[in-house]
Amino acid sequence: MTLDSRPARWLAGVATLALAGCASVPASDSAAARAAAATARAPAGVLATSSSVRQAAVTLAPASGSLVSGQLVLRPMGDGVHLSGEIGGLTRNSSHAIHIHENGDCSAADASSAGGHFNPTAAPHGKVGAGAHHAGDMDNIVANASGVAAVNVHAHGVVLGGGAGNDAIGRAVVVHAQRDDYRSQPSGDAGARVACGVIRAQD
Ligand SMILES: [Cu+2]
Ligand SMILES: [Zn+2]
Repeated sequence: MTLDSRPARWLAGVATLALAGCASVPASDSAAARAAAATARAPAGVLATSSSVRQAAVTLAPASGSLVSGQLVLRPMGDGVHLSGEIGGLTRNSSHAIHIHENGDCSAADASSAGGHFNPTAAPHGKVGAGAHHAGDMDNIVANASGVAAVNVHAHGVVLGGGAGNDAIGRAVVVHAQRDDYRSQPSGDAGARVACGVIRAQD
């Protein structure tokens, strides 16, 4: 091994570790590779202010015995990320909490594997745009008379890609049986987790 090859080999090792910590992101994904490279440069705990991935997506699958499912697209917007799409199978004419949760793991039947609300700044639970809140906190969605909600919500202070502490790629979106009261700790008293999906980079 030459002296010149050492830094490159070291960086590759760091990138592999970063990907291992983010098991849901395919290693072949170019966005994931960029995220790993950025992780190798960024000191731990540093939060990013801009996204390196232009679009991500979530496929929400039922949890806790529900029939809730949907498709969402995530795009960087303003001070965070905007989520849009449609979710069906919800309680009719009812508000439901939707959050970004810490772990991109929806494997548990009740989606408890997704962990708590995504909270890289150690803030209390709250309402986006109104004082302190988790990075994963978003406004409630409202189901119509057919149990379908058109989703148009914003997560403040998160980015897509780059591997910083506030990167939402590889985390989970969770929909709840009840509304978020934006106050109760640690998660808004929103009830069971009725759908869960992992945020995956698309571009
Ligand atoms: Cu939640
Ligand atoms: Zn929260």
